Amino acid sequence: MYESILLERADGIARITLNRPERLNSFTTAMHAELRDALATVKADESTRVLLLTGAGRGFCAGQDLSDRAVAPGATPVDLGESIENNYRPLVLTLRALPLPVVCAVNGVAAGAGANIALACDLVIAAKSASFIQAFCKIGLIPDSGGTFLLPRLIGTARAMGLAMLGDKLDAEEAARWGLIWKCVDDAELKPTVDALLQHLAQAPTRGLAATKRAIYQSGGATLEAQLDCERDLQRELGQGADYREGVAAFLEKRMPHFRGK
Ligand code: T3D
Repeated sequence: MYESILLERADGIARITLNRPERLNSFTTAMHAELRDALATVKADESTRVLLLTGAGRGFCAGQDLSDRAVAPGATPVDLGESIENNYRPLVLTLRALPLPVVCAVNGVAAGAGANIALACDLVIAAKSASFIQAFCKIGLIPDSGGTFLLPRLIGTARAMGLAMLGDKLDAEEAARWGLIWKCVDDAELKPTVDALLQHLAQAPTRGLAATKRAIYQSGGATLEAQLDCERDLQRELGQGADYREGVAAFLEKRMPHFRGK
């Protein structure tokens, strides 16, 4: 159905694979359009309880496809603001707003917008051979796709500034040590680790996880009072839900809960 991505859905798990391996899965306008469509499909499917984003081949994503950009002398430059407004901005906001956990399996190099789109996901697991490169400074740009927001919040200003101004490759193990990502695993362990995580999340209390994600992401700009209000309101809502009833009943009856994501 799609040419530059793959979408698979089964057993509550949606998997999106960026699929232009010969160009390290870099983004074209067509790939953005397909990804938008796939994310809308995932969002509309109430049976989907977790989303995986990953890349085909040896890379995760090398950001914008630079061969798409007119830079020859005399050529009219592409309006990068328009590209961000129409493509990267909505992509990051959609990933953040999806009411289910989004796992990113970083299978190889993640550069430019590719790195920051990975970091915009809720749980980021990388293979040991993967790396993160804020490549923007090498072509005279700033970190986009949320880079200037996410990096200082995840790893502090000093490290964010170093990565953004030097564009050095940060290997996955160091990224995990810095707290940029959740976990780094041996290459051979990436698939089994991610599969187990997806199975677990597909049976988790999805509404509660969606509310957790909302509360944590909104905390960045909130006061303690506002955050306590947010927690109270979300807890009130979740306390009316079937999954809360099931979780407490299962605990009291000393059995495994069967969550339906409601
Ligand atoms: O423009 C806008 O809309 C504004 C928004 C911008 C967002 C951005 O993402 S800007 C940043 C764009 N990305 C980059 O600057 C990264 C460019 N790529 C690289 O620096 C390197 O490819 C990597 C460090 C990621 C990986 O290096 P390496 O040595 O492992 O692989 P390679 O040989 O460079 O790449 C393999 C092939 O993929 C190669 O093609 P070839 O020579 O085999 O035919 C290479 O040209 C191609 N490729 C890699 N990245 C891109 C790309 N082709 C087009 N665009 C790319 N971004």
